Amino acid sequence: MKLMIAVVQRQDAGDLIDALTARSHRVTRISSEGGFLREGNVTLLIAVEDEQVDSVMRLIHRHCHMRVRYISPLPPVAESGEFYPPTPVEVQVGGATVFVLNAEAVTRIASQLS
Ligand code: 2BA
Ligand code: 2BA
Repeated sequence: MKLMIAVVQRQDAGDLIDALTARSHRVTRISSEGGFLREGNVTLLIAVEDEQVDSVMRLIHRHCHMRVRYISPLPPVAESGEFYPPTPVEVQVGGATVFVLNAEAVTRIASQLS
């Protein structure tokens, strides 16, 4: 089995989860934050059989879109005293970052409350 860890943008997460569950994949959604932009994103855990990795990857491709963000870097310290407004820098985010790990075991503990 494989554990797929997909970091996706929040705007894409709902549709992707709908598509995954519609095809009987199981998924866990975790709210996360990117270290660079410090903005919320979503991390999905998807444990699947090896042969399902490609079809999950296709769904991620279909539902996760690249978006452009502009960030303003801190203004440089002006030696001459003149002020140069910082030029916004383009950052391309996503579609998605996907890690595929070998999963030694996926166990569902099913003892009942007594
Ligand atoms: P949920 O996705 O909210 O699923 C709750 C319960 O609904 C599941 O219990 C299962 O009985 C049923 N279920 C979920 N997805 C289904 C599907 N596609 N088709 C039919 N029934 C479905 P559990 O299997 O005990 O799972 C409890 C929670 O553990 C899940 O919450 C999910 O967050 C996580 N999980 C389970 N299997 C997973 C996997 N293969 N990958 C990632 N997360 C998993
Ligand atoms: P963030 O860390 O907020 O990064 C957002 C976007 O900023 C990245 O998009 C990338 O275009 C840019 N970026 C990130 N770190 C950078 C750096 N050190 N220098 C220059 N530009 C940088 P994506 O690559 O599509 O990543 C989207 C999100 O996926 C990331 O959000 C992060 O949460 C996660 N991610 C991406 N690669 C990762 C990795 N190797 N390990 C863990 N998480 C990762």
